[in-house]
Amino acid sequence: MERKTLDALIEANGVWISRNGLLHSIRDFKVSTKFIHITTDCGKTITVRNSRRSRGARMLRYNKYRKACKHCKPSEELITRFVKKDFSKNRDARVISSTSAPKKKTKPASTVVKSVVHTNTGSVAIAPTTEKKGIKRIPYTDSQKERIKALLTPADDLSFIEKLPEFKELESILVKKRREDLRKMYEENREHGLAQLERKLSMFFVERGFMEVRTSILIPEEYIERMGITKDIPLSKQIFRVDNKLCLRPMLAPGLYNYLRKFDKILPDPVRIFEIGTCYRKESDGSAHLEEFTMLNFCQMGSGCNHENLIAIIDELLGFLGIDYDIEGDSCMVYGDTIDIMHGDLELSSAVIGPIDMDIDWGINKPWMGAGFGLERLLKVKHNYSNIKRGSRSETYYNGINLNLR
Ligand code: ATP
Ligand code: 9VF
Ligand code: MG
Repeated sequence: MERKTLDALIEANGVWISRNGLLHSIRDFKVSTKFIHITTDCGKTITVRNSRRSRGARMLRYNKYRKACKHCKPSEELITRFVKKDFSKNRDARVISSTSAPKKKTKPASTVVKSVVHTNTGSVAIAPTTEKKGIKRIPYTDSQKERIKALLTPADDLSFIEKLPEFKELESILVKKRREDLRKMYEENREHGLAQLERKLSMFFVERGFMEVRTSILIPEEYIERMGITKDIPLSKQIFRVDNKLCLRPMLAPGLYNYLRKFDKILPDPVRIFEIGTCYRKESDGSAHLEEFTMLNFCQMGSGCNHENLIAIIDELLGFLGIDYDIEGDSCMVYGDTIDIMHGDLELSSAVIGPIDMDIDWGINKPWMGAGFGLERLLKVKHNYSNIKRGSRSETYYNGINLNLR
């Protein structure tokens, strides 16, 4: 008999067992192409591959757990059903529902700049997963709420606290927790999340035959025009211009184009290169946009540049990072048609399959494919940060922790 898929096991059991053996009850779960997003009643969000053989599936097939989560408080009925594997009875009062994948963002065609800020997490909620419940019960002023929100991390959950303490008390509890978090980081790992992600991605691509390059951050303004970003194109207004007809790069493509041209006819077919580095764009503020962000752009030129191969790399990459995604068609003014890689409403990447007319201006005459990912967006999703700034270059946050800890 074929084993049940993980989503079927979750649906039938209504519970989840975390790595430390805690039995959680499930508030909600979503199933996408390959992944399941689980929200437990205690407010944890977990993303797992929808696999028959995963640890989670194994745990749900057996009937063992260490203890019940005291914040979820799973009902006796739920626990008995899990332990006895008796699915004939009706569900207990708490119906779990699998909701469909979040509505995808609809973007106007032919635009690279969006004035709308797309957020996928509760940036106004005290605890991202207990948004509505949490905010109503909070007796604080707006500035106090801001302070609490800044001090909270995604792992915190206030929903199980019956009555929230005085602002000063809660503030001091959270300050203490964050100081402890930082000391623990100093003791145990000491890596900056952004730098660590950069290293992981770099290894991932080098191991798969891509050569790493580093090009200049300060580039001739002429490159912007050669990328087709003329004055009438919105991205043109987002460029940080510097003296002497130079500017801060808003993308990695010009440098990569130049490398592809230089490597052509020297390196064997296909040529595969990538760069990870800082890019700059003037943005109207938002929880998904930074003015200084880190882009990964990998590309391949020559044979094998097709949709299937491009998606295969992206799928492997996001599987490696444990990030769920959807694919959406879009178009932009620089490249024409793009394949956008979305996590809910958040664009993680735009990918393109060439050739395109602009290639001639860069001395390229072969098929290519490539994709650009924002690292801070990957961190935002991975760590469930309410705001992209938490994982960015910053003196306000260190690995998602607010540093205003007087
Ligand atoms: P958006 O529509 O979200 O503004 P975009 O389509 O303008 O993004 P691209 O030019 O496709 O962005 O850049 C590739 C990737 O770089 C994006 O998918 C995103 O992950 C990241 N990125 C772009 N702009 C920013 C920014 N201002 N802050 C953080 N990441 C960004
Ligand atoms: C994909 C998005 C033109 C052969 C050197 C590589 C790509 C899209 C990247 C990025 C950008 N393009 N933010 O080009 O891989 O350039 O707008 Si190339
Ligand atoms: Mg894009």
